[in-house]
Amino acid sequence: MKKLYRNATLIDAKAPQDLLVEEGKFTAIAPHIEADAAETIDLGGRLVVPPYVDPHLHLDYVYTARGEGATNGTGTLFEGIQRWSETKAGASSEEIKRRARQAVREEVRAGVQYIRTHADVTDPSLTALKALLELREELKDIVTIQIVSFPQEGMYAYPHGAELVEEGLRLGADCVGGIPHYELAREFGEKSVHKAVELAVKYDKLIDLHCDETDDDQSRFVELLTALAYMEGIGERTTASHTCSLGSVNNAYAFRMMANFRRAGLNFISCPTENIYLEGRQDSYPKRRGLTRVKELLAAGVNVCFAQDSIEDPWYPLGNGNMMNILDHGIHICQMMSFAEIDHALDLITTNGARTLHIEDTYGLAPGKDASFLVLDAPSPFEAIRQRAGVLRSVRRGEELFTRVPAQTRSKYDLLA
Ligand code: 17E
Ligand code: FE2
Repeated sequence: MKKLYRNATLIDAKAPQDLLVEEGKFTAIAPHIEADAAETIDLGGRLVVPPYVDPHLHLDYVYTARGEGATNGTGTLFEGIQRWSETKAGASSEEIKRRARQAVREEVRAGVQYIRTHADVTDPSLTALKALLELREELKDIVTIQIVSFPQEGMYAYPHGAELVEEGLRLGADCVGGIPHYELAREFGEKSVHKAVELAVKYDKLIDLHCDETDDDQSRFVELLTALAYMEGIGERTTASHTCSLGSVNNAYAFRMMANFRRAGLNFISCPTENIYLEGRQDSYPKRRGLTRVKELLAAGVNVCFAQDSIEDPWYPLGNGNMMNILDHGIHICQMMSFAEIDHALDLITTNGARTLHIEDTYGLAPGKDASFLVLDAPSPFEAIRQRAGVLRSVRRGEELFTRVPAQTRSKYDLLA
């Protein structure tokens, strides 16, 4: 079945383009394509981008914020972990899947087609991990899910935490997780980083650590993670999530580190809405923003992407999977609003996320890649960002996941209609 999508605006293309889709793949992208017997859809000059990637989400935590005892009064990361620890026991696989499905629905309807989720494995029964492994298979036609074997309560601060992480990998998780800044002493944090790299090499998995999610400028586990990943030659398969403390360290240290991140090819994920909310809580004024150095990392040639992180969990009361909302917050908080930065801001929720997830062999708008893309309700990248444009169409491997009619306004005033 051939399909021809006509008249698409692509970022950086001078003229409108046509996209030819056959057998779920792009077979041609050019200004004017003649194709016989192809179903033709006119996109009216609207912006076409690759699908949104949410590279960091906790699907096992979604919609738990209002549970008995789950409310986080201080709004800090550490109270979030404590509240979760006290209330997480007992959720059934069915309940976890029901909540996670609802969150996937929100994300996919907002244009996401790729999610990397953490699954808390500090639970001897590994119920959440097993539930998410089942969901990864159940939902694979509408979303690609990667799962991180993530020890929320520590590899060493929690009994047999490191063994549980390893068991998660054996059961089929895609990535090794960790949380060095939460271990009980710096030495144990370092030990957990060594362990994560060792497990990634042993099982041939990706790495994604919650790393330095704190305003403490002495929390510097990303330094060791980068060095070990570089020495193993797996920097591009390695991700540091959060790295909030980089927003608090001195410049001499930060610039030395950024050169090392670049050399190793490390990926960074920033969660703008969560970390502007969770960090800076022990500051009076001036009050820190709590985000990593997104603008400066990008300038140093380091890959950075944005993520949702939470949907109504003990860490963050809101969240709805709408990556355009995340992006809007991120470019404001990180002051990335030159016109050139705005024109390429969508990279932070598309291609940069795809690079982090290591899915670039099939991802992107180019012949030979999966015919997966979004049509946004905007004529240009600038207007998409300025208007926080919605998604009018989401296509996955040549199949329409959904189409949407833009809202219509009626008014007796011509100017308002
Ligand atoms: N767990 C964690 O350690 N940090 C977070 N931001 C969330 C969960 C949401
Ligand atoms: Fe997280």
